[in-house]
Amino acid sequence: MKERLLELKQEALEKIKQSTSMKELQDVRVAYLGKKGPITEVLRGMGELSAEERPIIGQYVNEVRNEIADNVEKKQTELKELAIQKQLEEETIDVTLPGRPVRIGNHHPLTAVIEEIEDLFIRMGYQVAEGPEVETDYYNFEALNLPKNHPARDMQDSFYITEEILLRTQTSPMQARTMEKHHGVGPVKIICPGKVYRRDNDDATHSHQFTQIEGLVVDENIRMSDLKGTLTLFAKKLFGEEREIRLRPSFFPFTEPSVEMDISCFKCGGNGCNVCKRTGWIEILGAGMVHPNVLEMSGFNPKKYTGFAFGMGPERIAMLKYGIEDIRHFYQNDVRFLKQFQQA
Ligand code: 2NM
Repeated sequence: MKERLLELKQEALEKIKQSTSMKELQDVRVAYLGKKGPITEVLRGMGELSAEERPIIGQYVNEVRNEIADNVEKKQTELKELAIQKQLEEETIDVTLPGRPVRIGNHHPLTAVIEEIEDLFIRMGYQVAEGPEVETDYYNFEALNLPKNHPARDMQDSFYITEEILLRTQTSPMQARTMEKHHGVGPVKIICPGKVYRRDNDDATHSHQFTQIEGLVVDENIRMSDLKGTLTLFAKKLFGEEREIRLRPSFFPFTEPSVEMDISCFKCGGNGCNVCKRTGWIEILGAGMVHPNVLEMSGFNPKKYTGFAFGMGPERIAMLKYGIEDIRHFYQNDVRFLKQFQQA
């Protein structure tokens, strides 16, 4: 009986040793130590043993069982450690591996130009004033010296929502609103950037929605020379220190006198090229001294206060600056177009 037990033990220990998984090990344990296992069977046959032999064999059976159980436990620990080891090896990360490049976005070229212009005027002490794109006829036209029946108020040119409400055709209604809020007390020094709307057929140079930046200064003793000095500085900062400006007479209902401003061509320096259409000059904005009617309607005494105002199109400025040939590029958001303005 003892030999049989020794044989079983040897067999069990060998199978434990050769187990490569928890499942296999469990199977071995059940096979040898379980109720239906050979050791239990040996125990059952102990009734036939003599009184002297019984306790000796009994103790030996226990020793064999304990030894098998101990071995199973040891092997179990071993297998667990092996599994952890394997997992650690599989999960190692290579910290020397370069990271995936982060794709950095950039401002839309129009946004970049608008912010550049805003920053220039903020540095000169201007406030940025933004307001509604859906306007009343009063602020969009009447307050800007465009009385009823004025040709610029034609239904054909504006997006009217009702007889009295329309999409603003310029950002100057916001300037009228700001002046009104000052209750006749200067100074007013603002720029108004934003979207405006006109009933145009879209093509390479026209869009039914575009942007505008208008500036306004109202105070005592504001003169044409203030306008000239301000806009000269602006032109040099935006298009280069070598820029010269020239003013040509023009007409706007809300300013008198009115001018259009050209800058010397930043590409050819004034000799004539494709950008300036051989003239050496590029038109970049309209301006003028605020019409006394406009001041008066917005609550300023035109005998005490004067002002200058100007307006420009960021699309046109961006097109000149970056050589963009079609205004529609700004609104289509084709990433191949937008990506060209990385950095800034
Ligand atoms: C321009 C040209 C000239 C202008 C006038 C005003 C206001 F509110 F003071 F009347 N705002 N903007 C103005 C003057 C705009 O755009 C080409």
